[in-house]
Order: sequence, then C-alpha cells, then structure tokens
Amino acid sequence: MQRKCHPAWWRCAVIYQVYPRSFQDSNADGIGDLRGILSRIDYIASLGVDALWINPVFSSPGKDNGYDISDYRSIGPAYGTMTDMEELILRAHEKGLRIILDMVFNHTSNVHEWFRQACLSRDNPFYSYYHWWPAERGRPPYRCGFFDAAGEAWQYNAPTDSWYLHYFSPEQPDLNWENPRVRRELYDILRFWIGKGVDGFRFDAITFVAKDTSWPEIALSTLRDNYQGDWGNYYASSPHLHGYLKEMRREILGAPGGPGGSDGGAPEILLFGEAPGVPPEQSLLFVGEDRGELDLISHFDGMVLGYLQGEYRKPDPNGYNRSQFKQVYSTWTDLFRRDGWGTVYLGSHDQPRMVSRWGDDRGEFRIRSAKLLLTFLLTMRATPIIYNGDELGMRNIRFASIDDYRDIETIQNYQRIATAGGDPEAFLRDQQLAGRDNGRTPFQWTAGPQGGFTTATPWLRVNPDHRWVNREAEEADPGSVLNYTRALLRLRRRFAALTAGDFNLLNHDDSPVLAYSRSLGRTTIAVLLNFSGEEAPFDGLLSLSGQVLINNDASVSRAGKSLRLAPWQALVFDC
Ligand code: TEU
Ligand code: CA
Repeated sequence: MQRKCHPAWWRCAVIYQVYPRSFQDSNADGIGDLRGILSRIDYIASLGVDALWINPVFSSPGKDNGYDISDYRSIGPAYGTMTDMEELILRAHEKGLRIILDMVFNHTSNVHEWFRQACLSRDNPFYSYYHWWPAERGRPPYRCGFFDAAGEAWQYNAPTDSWYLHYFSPEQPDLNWENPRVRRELYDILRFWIGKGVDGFRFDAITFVAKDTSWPEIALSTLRDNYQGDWGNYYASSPHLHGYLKEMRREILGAPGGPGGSDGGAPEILLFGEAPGVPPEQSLLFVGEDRGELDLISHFDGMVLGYLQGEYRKPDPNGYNRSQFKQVYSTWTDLFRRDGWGTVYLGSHDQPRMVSRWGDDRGEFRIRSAKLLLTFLLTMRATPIIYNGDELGMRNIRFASIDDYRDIETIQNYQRIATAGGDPEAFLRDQQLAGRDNGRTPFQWTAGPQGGFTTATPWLRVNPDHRWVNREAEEADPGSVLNYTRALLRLRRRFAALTAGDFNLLNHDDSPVLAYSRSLGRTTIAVLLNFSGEEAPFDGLLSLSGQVLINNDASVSRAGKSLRLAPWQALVFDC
C-alpha cells in the first residue's frame, strides 16, 4: 500500500548513513571505498530504506577522515573515481535509493588551493576566503578549537603575519562566508553535484559558517571542552547565518522548475543541516516551511545526555537520565507538530555505537536493547537516520590504548589533557564509552577474517565480536536485529500513522518506559519502550485488546489494566 505522506520525499523517508571508509573495501588496501558500497547496494536496498547519506569521499589529506576537503569536485583516490561515484548514483537510483552527499562548507582542508594561495600574502585574492587576525592587532580573542591540542582556534601564518581561524583542527581553516565570492564558489559546487544527479546534501556544521567578525572578547566559561554548551551555542548564533542559508537555497533551488521542485511541486533536493548549538526554540528559524532555508536539521540535545555537564564527552557513571531522554525527544518532536519537520538519530560516525551508549550491549540484552532502540527510531514522528551497523547491533570496540585510535578528536584531546597535567588514562577509559572511533570500526559482514570488510589490514581495527555479530549470521537468524529492522521498515511502509501521524507522549513520569502513540485518521498505534534492564509496569493504555504489531520479547504480560514490560521490551500495538 502506498504511504500517504507529505509531497516532499524526505518527509517519510528513512535515511541510511554509510561511513564509506569502514563499509566495504573493494581493492585490498584496508580502506572502504565507493566500489565497496556498490558491491553492497543490494544489501542496502534489502533493508527497505529510502536514501543513502554517504560521508565525504572527496579529495582530502584525511586529517579528519575526509572532513578536510582539498577539492570538492574530485573523488579522493582512496575512495575511488568520479566514474565510481557516477555509477553509484545511477545504481542507487535503479534500486529506488536516493543519494545524499556530505558537504563540508564551514572549512576546507589547509591544502585546498584556496588556502595555499591565501597563506602566501595578504594581497592574494584568496586571502579573504578565510578569517584572519593581523598580528599588529596583538593576540586574537580566545576562541575554542575543538580538535586542537591547545584548545585554540587561531593559528599563526608567518608569510601573512596573521592568524587564521579554525573551529576544528589547524588543518581545517574556516571559510569566510562574509565574502560573496566564497558563497558563489560553494553554490557552484552544489550545482555541480546536482548536475551529477544527487538528491540532497547534508551540510556539515552548517550552523557555524557565520562568524561575528567584530571579534568580541567572549567571557564564556573556561570550559574549553564544553562543546555542546557555551561554545557550540555561541558559534551557532552569529549574525547573517539565516541570510546565508536563504541565499543558498534561492541560488540553487529557488526558481520554479529548478531542482527544488517545479512550480511549487514536491521539492526534489533535500537540504539537511547538521545543527550543533541550536536550541529547540530556534529550530523553526531553520526548517520552518516559509523560511526558505533548510528542510531538515539534526540537533545535539540528545547527544549530551549521559555526559557530565561541562566536560568533554565524560560519561556519567549513572548513565543517562531516562526522563531527560523522554523530555528531549518529545520536545524535538512537538516542535514540528504544525510546521517544519525533524530528524531522529541515536548513532552516527561522531557517536559511539547506539546499543552501547543507550542500550545494554552485554549478553542477551544486546539484541533486545538494539531492537528497542531501532523501534524508537522507526516509530518516532521524524525522518529517522539509521547508522550503518546499528541494524546488526554492532557494539563499541572499547580500545584500551591511544595507539588504536585514528580519530583526530580523540588524539588531540588526549594530547591536550596529557600536556595540561590531566589524567589521560581516565580520558581513555571515558573514550571506551564515548569515543567516535567506536562508531567507525569496519562493518561486520561475516565471522571471517576482518569481518569480511577487507582482505588487507584495516585502517581501524575490526571489533573481535564480529565472530558472532555479523550480517551473514543475522541473515540466517529470524530473530536477529537485522531481520527485526527489516520488519520495522515494512511496518513503517504499511502504516501511514508511523510517518505522517500525530505524536502523543503517553507518560510524562520518570518511569524508564517511554510510551507514545502515533495516530492518523482512525488508526492509533501505541509504542511502549522499556529503556531499562528491569521489569517495568505501564498502565497508560486505554485498551489492551489491540493487535500486537511488533514485540521484541516472547510475551505480553498483563496485570489487570496494566502491562508489565520485560527488561528492554519494545511493544507496538495497533490500538
Ligand atoms: O561534526 C561537527 C560536530 O559537531 C562534531 O564536532 C561533533 O559534535 C563533536 O565530535 C562532538 O564532540 C562535523 C562532522 O560530523 C565531524 O565528523 C567532523 O569531525 C566535524 O564536523 C568537522 O568537520
Ligand atoms: Ca579500498
């Protein structure tokens, strides 16, 4: 049955995020690549997802695994060729899959030709493509550099006798969006890829592209690592940001008949912004349907749960607060009740594995809690993003040594903490739970050598648990996380209430049970999720006589008018 949904394809789509570097190696160099993705396109299509977001595969020195781009119009040789990319777009479309590319427009690589030129002299025409502080003005005002061993965001360049800005690493100089030439260059890059047939863009850290170039001294707390707190919010609140986003949309999608939908028809090209630093009350400024800016944003309010306030990814020994989880995700759903639309994700290439972070990755609870988390993602009122491997219940690898890490964010922060006389070993223990490389270990296809990812030495170690957590084993197991994911995706296609339906939180208490309904027309579907390893009662359902649509546990135990949910039980009722 065709789903009833808003005309924009991305409103009822499920996005599958593929981290190309770790998905499948096709040429035995230990690095995942485009031909590797091509070789697995039937697997991706078999899941029942609608679109593929692939992380950057453009030319890059790879300091931040491709988020430091040196040429936006060419494919990095480690990932393949332009012909491979063109073939991937074609084959994906043949399978009914849309392609979303990851555009890093806040900064380039420091080896991008623009930056090479800019560093030569202040008179160079590319000097104004970046943000500079002339040395004669003294030291620049402190700004936080997230991937800098000293936590600084300014780097001195002698030939221009000035400092350049980098919110991330010194190898990622921030572009100066105040320069209209820069913006025109970026719009041309988008037109180039639209011409190649891509269906949308994920804009990396797009909320940071505008800067307050009066460069005030900022009296923020000294919490240099409070990424999601002061600095993230400050970086996302500079003037002109919304003007830039409006111009970008107008320039590349604006005119009717353009790729943004002809004569007011359903928009074809998705503009999806990664939105660190945006609080709920500002969300509609970005995705309100009359704003003419972005279509979707991904927020970070959930990603700080379970970390100690003001610390850099320092897990709270007590785990995350279930009431806060309920509050964050229902708030970010209610925002879009009448206007705009949201996304929901629990894992990505920037996060640890979701079953390790939000579920319980030990023993039998790994499978149950992975299924519960996927049930949450695929029944909430938003466009879900499933991160590759989470459909298998892949877990954190928990590296013990800094030598195992490849992530610039971990390596730089380890060095900063060690230099500052902190406790780098404690930091490593934290990273076992919170480090980004946990989510970047190679996809586990088989129980065989290197999980079937490569026949060479992989760029990042494969999780030894691939011997039992792998696609091949899960295909054969009707009760696997993989087959459960497929069942959920079929359910979403069957019930329009799960895509377009209203969302209503059924319990606001501090119970570990997250319960909500999705309703459209005469259909009401109840979703009950016990986010705990203990039995939990729930008695908020009007009727218990409905048909069970999904259940990750063998039983449904009732006690009078109330239900008793088993640990990590996910139950979906057609009320
Ligand atoms: O991430 C931006 C961002 O917010 C990250 O800094 C993330 O929140 C951080 O790791 C939290 O501690 C984007 C990309 O997703 C990330 O992979 C890049 O490293 C970063 O931008 C720089 O391009
Ligand atoms: Ca390869």
